[in-house]
Amino acid sequence: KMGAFWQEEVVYQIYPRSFMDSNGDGIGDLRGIISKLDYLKELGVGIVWLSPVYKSPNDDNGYDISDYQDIMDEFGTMDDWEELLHGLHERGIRLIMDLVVNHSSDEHSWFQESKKSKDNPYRDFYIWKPGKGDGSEPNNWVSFFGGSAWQYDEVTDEYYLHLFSKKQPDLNWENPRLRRAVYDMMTFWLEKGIDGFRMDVINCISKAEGLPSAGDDKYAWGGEFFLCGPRLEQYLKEMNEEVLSKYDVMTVGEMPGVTPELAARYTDPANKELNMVFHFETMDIDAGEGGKWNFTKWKLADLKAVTNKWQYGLNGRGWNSLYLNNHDQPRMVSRFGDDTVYRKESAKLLATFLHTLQGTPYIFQGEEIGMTNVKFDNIDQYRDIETLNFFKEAVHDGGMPVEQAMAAIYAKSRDNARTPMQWNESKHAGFTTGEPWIGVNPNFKEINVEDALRDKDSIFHYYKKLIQLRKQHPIMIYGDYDIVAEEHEQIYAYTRTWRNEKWIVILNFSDREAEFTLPEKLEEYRSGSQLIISNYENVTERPISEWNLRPYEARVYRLV
Ligand code: TEU
Ligand code: CA
Repeated sequence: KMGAFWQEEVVYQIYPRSFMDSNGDGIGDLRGIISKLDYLKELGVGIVWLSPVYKSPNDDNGYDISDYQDIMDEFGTMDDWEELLHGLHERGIRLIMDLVVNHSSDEHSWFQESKKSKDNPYRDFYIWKPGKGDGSEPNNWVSFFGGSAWQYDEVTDEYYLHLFSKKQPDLNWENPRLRRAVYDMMTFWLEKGIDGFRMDVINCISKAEGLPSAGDDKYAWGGEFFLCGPRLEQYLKEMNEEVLSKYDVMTVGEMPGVTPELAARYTDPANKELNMVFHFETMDIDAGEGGKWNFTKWKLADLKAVTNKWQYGLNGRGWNSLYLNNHDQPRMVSRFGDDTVYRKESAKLLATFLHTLQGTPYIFQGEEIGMTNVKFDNIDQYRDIETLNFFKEAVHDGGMPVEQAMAAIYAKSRDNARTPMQWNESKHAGFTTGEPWIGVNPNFKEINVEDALRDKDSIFHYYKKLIQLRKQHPIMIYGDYDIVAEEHEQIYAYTRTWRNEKWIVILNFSDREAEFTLPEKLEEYRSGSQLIISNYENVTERPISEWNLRPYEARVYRLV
């Protein structure tokens, strides 16, 4: 063991509502997860990130918490949760929980108290402001989910801030009593034996002094005033000092808008803040003007540029988290690969990319069997508040043609990631014996776990092999990244160097053949090579000089 467990293990994210339903109510639950622990063991993952399972009215599917220390009714009981933790630990798999403390649900008792009166002891657990004289909100910020970030409450004639839905009021981190309450809650879960936290939009918790408007428009994006704010590091250091430093745990902070320079500070072990962050710069390479719904085709040059920034930017300073999808993003094989002709090859190529960069790879449930985006016929089949708000704002308020809105939803809706896990080809893909809370992707008969386990050439077995390689080769974890042939239009190639070992990763990100010649700076290696892994059969061990790579062909060689 060279480093920390969170550097050496692969993380698997479970979105419990869509993973496995055990009681036929059409909603995934904890006992459903318990029934699939041997599947996770078979895959070889070492850590599970469990999206929120706390009590919630599910306005944002659990990211709106009404009791941080009890289990959501639909998901089961605290005993079920204890059994899940035990089941994971006895299989040598760690569990990290989702910490959602930028905001709570408006149904949390803290908020129910806070809204009662201006002098209620819990008033300052949240961010309340009077409107401006002319009846408009305290400032012009819009929420991540559209519309104003302020909601008027007539009882006390003030507005409260909600960067997300109006049922997700922002917690006031300026208040030391609120911070203490959060630390006590974290300790409650750590004392139960969890192995760390994924921290939801943790870089939003410090807002700029005075909450200033962004420009003069009636509504505008105010990110500059709440992303990576003035007291963020103070709060992270305090949280580390008060709670995290007392346990052998991992932390990964979700940080929209974070840059490599800031991430290097937040993840520098000497700063005692976080271990890792999730950035969004790779997720932004196909966003047009005005954000994700105006999508454009992503360019390989941009993928290389962003990956260079983060690989070089954190090397030797912090630690990267590596992902291409999660419960908020479309499915990676549809977005960055090809979910038609070359689905298997491109899914394996993307997996090779993520697992051969420097950092910790995160697998989102279903990615390991190449699950794809979904195309429901109409908006009534969608569930995600962000998607529904977009449709209403764009079509009903903005007059956008339905087809155009649906095309944007097909490309970018978070529900692409939230259709039920496809276990087998029985009804509802074996996810539930009831009516699923959201439709199953109709392609489940071709794409499911049962087939994947049986097919030795499946995406699943390729992931399993990548994870095994990681356990055998420290270079995959610790090797320095260095891009080669950066100008190549189809191929993304880079080396990993560790002590006296050097690997080269060659990825044809196109659906056409591509030629690759080893660049000058590696000419000393032209004579030999040892194939480590590839996503096509019959790959010869020809000496390294030039190859033709087939569509979406991925190869990893040890250079000798
Ligand atoms: O996501 C924060 C976030 O930035 C996402 O909302 C993202 O910007 C957007 O979804 C892109 O489509 C976290 C959780 O992961 C997300 O599920 C929650 O909705 C959100 O915070 C509020 O808790
Ligand atoms: Ca259920």
